[in-house]
Amino acid sequence: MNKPARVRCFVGVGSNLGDPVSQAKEAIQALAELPDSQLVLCSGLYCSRPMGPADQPDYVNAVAQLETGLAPLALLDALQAIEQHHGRTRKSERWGPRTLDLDLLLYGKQVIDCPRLIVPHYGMKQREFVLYPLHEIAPQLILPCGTPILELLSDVPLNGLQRL
Ligand code: ROI
Repeated sequence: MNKPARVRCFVGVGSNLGDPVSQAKEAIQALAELPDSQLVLCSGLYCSRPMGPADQPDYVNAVAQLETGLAPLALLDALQAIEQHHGRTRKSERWGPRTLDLDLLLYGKQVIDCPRLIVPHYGMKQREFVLYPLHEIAPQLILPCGTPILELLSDVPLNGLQRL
């Protein structure tokens, strides 16, 4: 029997509460342990200025590449379970601080628009803390809309982003 095809996915990792470096590392370890999936690559950790309210700590961000046999919503469930395990509570404040955020950025070349999940992630093309780590691990990447990642970088300044 042929193995079902695996899909190349990218997941954004972000944290700015507690010990963000440890939380990001633990989250990456948890991604490596997802069922029916393989962690292929992970960017370095980056320190970024908060997008949203400025009165919150800087973030630690990274992007991981997975090969997965999980369907998009099953992967979303698994990512949310990791967030919960790391003490994430969903607060009412929009764009407030968070212990751990795992965003499904890309799921192969698929465009997904359902109530629980929008892929490509709606903000990824404007966010330096997504684009630069993503470019580090996938410099040749072309988004489902046909735009090469390299082209997006030239429109998005570093805004103080630093690789740790
Ligand atoms: N800002 C930064 N720098 N990094 C993030 O991961 C991040 N995540 C968020 C918001 C609140 C939009 N701001 C962020 O969800």
